[in-house]
Amino acid sequence: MESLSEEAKQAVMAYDAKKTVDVAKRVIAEKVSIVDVIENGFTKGMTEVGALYEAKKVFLPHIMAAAAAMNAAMDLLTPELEKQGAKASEGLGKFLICSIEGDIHSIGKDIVAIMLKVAGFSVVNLGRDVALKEIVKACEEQKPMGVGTSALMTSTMVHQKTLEEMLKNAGIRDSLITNVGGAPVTQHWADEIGADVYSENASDAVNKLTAVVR
Ligand code: HCB
Repeated sequence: MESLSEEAKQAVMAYDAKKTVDVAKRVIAEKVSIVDVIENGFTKGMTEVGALYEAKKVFLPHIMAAAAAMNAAMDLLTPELEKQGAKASEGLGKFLICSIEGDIHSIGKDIVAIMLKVAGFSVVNLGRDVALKEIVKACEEQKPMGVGTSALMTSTMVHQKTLEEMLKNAGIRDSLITNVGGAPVTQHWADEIGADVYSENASDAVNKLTAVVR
């Protein structure tokens, strides 16, 4: 029998929102690890569709349909994760997260946001395509322990570097942790721009940011 993670992956690759919702319902009913199915199922399906797009085997409407199918499942799974998160005290501090200026990709950033909340951070999700000056302003006003930015495109990851400079110019760079993520982002890039923490995925973000505060 196929695992629910495998079914989740196949459902996204089939652009089948009815199927992704069905898998999500079974994940909840059967009390299977939601995190596991998101990371090893739905996300893997999105990555495969991305690879097919890159190979010009599928086109933008396919990506949009795959994203819609994944989001339909996330709409069911997010409240369930939030219920688990409600047990956490939010005592690990406030964390701001957004997709950086120019970037509308939000699926991964939203997964990281919810996982950090479940882990005990008080997460403020600023949204997507958030202007750099708005991020700096939010950091000045809300004084978070950290700020995470998601960049899915080579054209937008450069804004993560500019953000480092803007936080320095605002005099608040040393008062918070900067966290960078997104498919083209690497540890090498984080080191190059002086970001504090690189996260490959949501679990990595939880592990590394929790380690920073503990
Ligand atoms: Co989009 N797109 N897209 N896209 N898209 C990518 C990113 C390409 C790589 C596809 C390709 O060409 N191979 C490509 C970028 C090329 C490049 O610059 N290198 C691309 C392009 C070009 C575009 C458009 C410009 C296409 C167009 O209009 N011609 C356009 C972007 C417009 C804009 O942003 N201004 C566009 C649009 C779309 C949508 C709307 C159809 C859809 C997004 C829907 C949405 O997010 N609401 C979409 C999607 C879905 C993708 C792919 C297929 C999947 C992205 C995804 O959701 N992955 C992607 C291909 C790929 O990435 N391989 C493709 C699944 C999530 C779970 O993974 O990497 O986002 P993730 O997040 C992980 C991880 O990175 C980390 O943890 C997450 C969870 O594990 N992480 C963080 C992420 N953010 C973090 C922040 C932190 O603080 C910490 C960790």
